Amino acid sequence: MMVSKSKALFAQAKTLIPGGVNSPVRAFRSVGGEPLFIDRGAGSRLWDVDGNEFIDYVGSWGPLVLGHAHPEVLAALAETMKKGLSFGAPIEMEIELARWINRLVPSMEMVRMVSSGTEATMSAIRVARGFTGRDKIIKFTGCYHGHADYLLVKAGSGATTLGAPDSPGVPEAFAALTLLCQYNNLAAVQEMVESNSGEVAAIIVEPVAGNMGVVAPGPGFLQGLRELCDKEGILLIFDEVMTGFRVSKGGAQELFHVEPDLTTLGKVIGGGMPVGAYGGRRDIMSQVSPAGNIYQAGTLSGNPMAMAAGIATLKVLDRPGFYEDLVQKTTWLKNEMQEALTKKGVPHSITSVGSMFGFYFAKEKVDSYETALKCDAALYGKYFREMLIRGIYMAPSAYEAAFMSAAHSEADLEKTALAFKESLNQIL
Ligand code: HOZ
Repeated sequence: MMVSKSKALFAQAKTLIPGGVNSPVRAFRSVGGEPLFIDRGAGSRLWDVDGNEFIDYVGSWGPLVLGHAHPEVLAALAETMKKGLSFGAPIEMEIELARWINRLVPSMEMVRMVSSGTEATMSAIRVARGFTGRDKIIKFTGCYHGHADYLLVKAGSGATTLGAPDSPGVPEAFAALTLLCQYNNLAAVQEMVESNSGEVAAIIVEPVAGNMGVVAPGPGFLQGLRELCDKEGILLIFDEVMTGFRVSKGGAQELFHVEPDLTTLGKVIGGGMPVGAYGGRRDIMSQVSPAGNIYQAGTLSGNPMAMAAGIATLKVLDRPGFYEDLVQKTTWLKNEMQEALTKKGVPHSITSVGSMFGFYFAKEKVDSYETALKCDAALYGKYFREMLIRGIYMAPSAYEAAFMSAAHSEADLEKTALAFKESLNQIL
């Protein structure tokens, strides 16, 4: 595969941008090689600046549930941009998008738009602290909720990929307010709550973890958190930045029938534009400024382009059969991968939930960060590179998810399954 243009651009980028990238995982550090510079995308495909073509399962790390450059999203953006790009004043589309969110995720009775997932989670936590008058929060090891100080503790995604789940620059005093529990270990959460009785404002969780690879919640885990929160006056926050409109139309809360007090969204909700949102119970969200005193603001919040792309995306995914098709394709590919791994006798742990999927080269079933860390990440790197030269673009990290889009065709899936088998043959 010829990558001379990407190589040259990366060399330039490294002189101006830390590590040559504006977000760490995309640097390919943990899988070897150098990042590809992307020229364009259409449907399920990506093309790099050297003209190499790929079937893309990163999908901009989740937002592109419709695939790249979906015509209806582009048309909405083209129409909107004619009227101006930002006003810092209310626009009608903010109400429209809030209405869509409320209809598809009914627990979000009130919604505040922000510009990224990180903003959404840090704002939701401030609201939880302001509402309860408590300071501590519980998060799960390996869950990633953006890069706010107190959330960057044993965090997944790039932090784990690059071997730094706790970042320098996070004051110990901030991190001390974040209590850590193991994902899928309800007993540990119970104990933690008991030993910090009356002090915990919120439990924040990725209802399907997607930043330590893909880890599904075990039976009763989310329900157990809900009950515990109700008993102790703790707010339950579902970070659905990744799972929202991804694992089902109403997110993980619809799929697992558990209603959180607050939800954070990002990714799909902006159809590829930078956006986030948080929302939930009316009595809680009514405390947000200027309705209440809990302050949070943003110049680009409710940005017209982001609202337009979000609304256009939700309109398409609301059509009959959309999720059935997406889930069927994801399950098919996951089964093909599982069969190939089993046939080859490779120890593995594989999961798909809705349109998210992932697998580990692991000897035991992965159900937490602690078990995820035991996987063979170096072997994943080899696998990643073999897939890439066969035209398949998977996440450049063993601790991220793969995403199916509506644009992936049967031929794409068959090509991917074949590349998967060939890649296993090469690396094992
Ligand atoms: N942290 C995101 C993945 N879970 C974004 C990675 C990137 O854009 O490089």
